[in-house]
Amino acid sequence: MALLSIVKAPDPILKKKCYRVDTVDDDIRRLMDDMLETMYAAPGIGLAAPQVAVHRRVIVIDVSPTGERDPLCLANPELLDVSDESNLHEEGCLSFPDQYAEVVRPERIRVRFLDYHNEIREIEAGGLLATCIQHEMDHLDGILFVDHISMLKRSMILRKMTKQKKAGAPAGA
Ligand code: GNR
Ligand code: NI
Repeated sequence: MALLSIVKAPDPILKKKCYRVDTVDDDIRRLMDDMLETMYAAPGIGLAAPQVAVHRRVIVIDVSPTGERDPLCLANPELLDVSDESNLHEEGCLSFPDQYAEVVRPERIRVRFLDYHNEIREIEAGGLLATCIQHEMDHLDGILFVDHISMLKRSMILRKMTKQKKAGAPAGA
């Protein structure tokens, strides 16, 4: 397994759309393993492939309590259903260190995806898991959590990120 470096905003890498995976083969499984290791090290509760500069529709998630491990790997995730009920959750993003904002999203979702073993699976999720899956799926289409907040808050966060870059934060820091 390998630790990958995480792309920080603003970077055009994060705005590109990702390509579907044909099969979850050994190469994709290696990517999933490396993404999980990178996510746990960060630490974070989710990671999308474009955050490690890979433009494939692959995400990894683990919302279990710290110290426990219950990883979920998803390729080609598709939203089958969303609840009418929505949920406000404070979100962060490993590509936006130290920046947080409240985002409204559907409270419950149903998702279909290919798992680590290339099996088609469907799950229903609510709460933090639903928030995280939606945040990660957005990344696959170049959408970031700041795209869901007011223009004022977005410009404040982007200004801070540009300052961090100018201050010469090394890549992967
Ligand atoms: O680690 C993360 N925490 C988080 C908290 C609330 C909502 C979404 C997230 S995802 C984020 C990791 C990340 O940037 N994934 O893309
Ligand atoms: Ni993110």
